[in-house]
Amino acid sequence: MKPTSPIYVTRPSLPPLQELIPHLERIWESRFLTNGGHYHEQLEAALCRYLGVEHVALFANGTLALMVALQALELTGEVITTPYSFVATAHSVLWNRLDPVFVDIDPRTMNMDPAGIEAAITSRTTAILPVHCYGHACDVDAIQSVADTHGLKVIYDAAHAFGVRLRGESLLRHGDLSVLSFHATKVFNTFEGGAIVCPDAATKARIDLLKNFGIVDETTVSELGLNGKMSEFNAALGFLQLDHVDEAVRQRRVIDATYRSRLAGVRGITCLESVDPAGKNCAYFPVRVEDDYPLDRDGLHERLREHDIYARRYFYPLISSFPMYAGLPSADPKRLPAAVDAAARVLCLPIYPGLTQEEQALIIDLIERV
Ligand code: T4K
Repeated sequence: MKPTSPIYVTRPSLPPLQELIPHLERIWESRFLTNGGHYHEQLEAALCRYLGVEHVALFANGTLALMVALQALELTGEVITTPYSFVATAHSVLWNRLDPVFVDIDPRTMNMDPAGIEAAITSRTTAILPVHCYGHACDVDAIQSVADTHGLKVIYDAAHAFGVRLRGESLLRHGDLSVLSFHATKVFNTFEGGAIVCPDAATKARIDLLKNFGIVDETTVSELGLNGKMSEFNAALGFLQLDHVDEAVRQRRVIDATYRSRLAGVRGITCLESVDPAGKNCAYFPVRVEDDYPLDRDGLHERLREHDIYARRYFYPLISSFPMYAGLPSADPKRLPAAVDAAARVLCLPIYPGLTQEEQALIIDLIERV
């Protein structure tokens, strides 16, 4: 049986349109459309309160935020990162003319293995760029300990980790900087958008300078900045979305729990779980397709597609296999066995507010019936 309309891996959350209109009227009246207006300020302050952090710098998207985060820390040489992520993670390293060095992941968490990080450090290493993959927290204590021992910066790619808590505290407080994405496909979206969570006002001021061309005043440009600013429209949208994000996560949790209870009995399907389930945001629902399942991962992916269900193979292919990275010694698949295995086995099932019980039952039935 097919669903009445295609089921995608995610669908964006949207505030009621009528709630947006008064804010649009305000923007139209003020004619301040960008360059740090009313909504930009409001959203930065509201995000600090919601996330439980001190300083947030908004961006036009997560990729620009990553690029500026690396630039702001004045890194040189090599940055250790993961091959098991969205390509923007490693691209931000190359855009800064730094050398990415890939290390393998921990097969239990899909996050970078701290022991692998330590082994990859050379005299040229200046930073570590881990990803809280699927919003599941990295081993932040072990990573910080490696960084402290070797004098390295830590920039977390927290694109999936909006609102995630670890041991009751915001996950975004770890590392030197954390970078969020507010893309349409994320738990919290501003259509396109992103942010850097900064530890202090001085760092935020420098990041604000870099995201605005490096302009100090009408006649002074002090840095090679870029245009990473979020517009008033996106900021107003985000301001509204914040009122709905708790409900969105609540709905995601219900879907997550249903998958877990029903798939627990399916031989060959393993659900991945966060290290701290109480603080998770259920941004994704990744499963591993094991050898004792009747189909391999690509077979299951295809079977669901035949029924108009568009699960996604996040993250296949590995970043390290793309042409701009494949020649690096650290990109050799033999050095990345857990990442190669995960890229061949993991499938992200649909999860988003508005996915109906019937739709989810259809997905689970198909997985069971194979
Ligand atoms: N770091 C990490 C770890 C990331 O995952 C990402 C982005 C970044 C950095 C960079 O942040 P941004 O610069 O993007 O802010 C998507 C997203 O485009 C990307 O933001 C995201 N990660 C990545 C994991 O997924 P695609 O190529 O899978 O997107 P797409 O267009 O195929 O969308 C997936 C499904 O979502 C569609 O099948 C239908 C649905 N959809 C999508 C859009 C855009 C909608 O229903 N409505 C929509 O507007 O990359």
